[in-house]
Amino acid sequence: MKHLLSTTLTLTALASSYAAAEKVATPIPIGIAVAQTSNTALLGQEQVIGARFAEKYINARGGINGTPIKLVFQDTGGDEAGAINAFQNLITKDKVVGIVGPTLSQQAFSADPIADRAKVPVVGPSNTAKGIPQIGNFVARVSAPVSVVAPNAIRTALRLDPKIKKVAVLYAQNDAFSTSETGTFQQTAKDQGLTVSTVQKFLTTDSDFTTQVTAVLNADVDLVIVSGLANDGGNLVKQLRQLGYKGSIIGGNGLNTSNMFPVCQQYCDGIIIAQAYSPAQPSANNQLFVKEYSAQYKKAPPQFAAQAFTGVQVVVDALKVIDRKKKLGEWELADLRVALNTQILVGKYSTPLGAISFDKEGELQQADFYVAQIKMKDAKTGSFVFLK
Ligand code: VAL
Repeated sequence: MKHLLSTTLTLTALASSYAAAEKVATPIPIGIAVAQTSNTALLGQEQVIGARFAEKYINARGGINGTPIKLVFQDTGGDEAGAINAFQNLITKDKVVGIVGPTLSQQAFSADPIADRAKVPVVGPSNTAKGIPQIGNFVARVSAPVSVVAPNAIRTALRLDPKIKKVAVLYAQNDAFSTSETGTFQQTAKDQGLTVSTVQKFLTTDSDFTTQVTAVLNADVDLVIVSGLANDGGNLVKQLRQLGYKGSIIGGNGLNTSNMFPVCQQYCDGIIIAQAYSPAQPSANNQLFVKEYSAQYKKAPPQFAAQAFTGVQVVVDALKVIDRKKKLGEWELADLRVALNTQILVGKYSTPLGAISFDKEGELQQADFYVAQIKMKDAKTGSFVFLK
């Protein structure tokens, strides 16, 4: 028995020393865990484009001091299980140095703790719920939280229509971000002297919103604020208009994609959405990014693509600093992951979002925010028009 026990111990020690001796692969593998399938892919698609564009853009400029990067994609789907699975694959199978992902805050609250325990840095590209950086030491984000982004939409709506008095607020109660964002919207509405006449709940899986729309119409409001995701949010807006609602509409961060246009079609017209990114942001880095992105995709970069690009850039910029002190090829993977996390948090970055950095907890420090309004040309084509 004693003999058996010591054999087991020896094997365990061997296994862990083997893991500890593992070097970093070249090209340098960076994990991208976003939604490539499910309704959440309406948002995730733009993130895939932004990340892929970052890989090309960065490698064309010499990668990490001459060493190329290689993005490893693992599809998270739209739920927690998918995100956990993607994170586990990236950490143990693909042996990435860090992860950009997942798409939803709802997924981050389940998957990020796994990376945190494995000491693998996570940069959230779009998680905007309150409490994301606080998940753990290895979690940061390049997506500004609802508390700083969402209020801009209400202030702009009031500037466009100063007569707004009564508000209906709707939110997806099964989604962590939507629940967080509606809190900010409701508080801001009250702070601005508005009356919140009704609060309606729905699910991100709903497609029939008759009950909620009826309640909104009965409340006779002049502003409707929706916190949900792209498919449910798009259907909700469409049904609001079809059943006769004529007032202003604010959509939250989950509706911030032109991939919603096929859902709400011409009824998307007029939706006001706060933006954490603008193609007009004047920094030289952003203007070069916009020029090359627009040349490739024939349209300006949307927020989710710009944030995903920024997530990859942050990881790469931090790796460049580390590589200058000790070549990445000489690092053991586990040590590099820890060093990368430390460097991410102390670095300063010139990105498409402007100059950014992080606080000690990994919360984003960003200066500029914007508001845009959807303008539909017809049932299929439309654009986000940035408001002054
Ligand atoms: N920002 C949202 C979230 O944190 C979505 C729209 C990606 O879940």
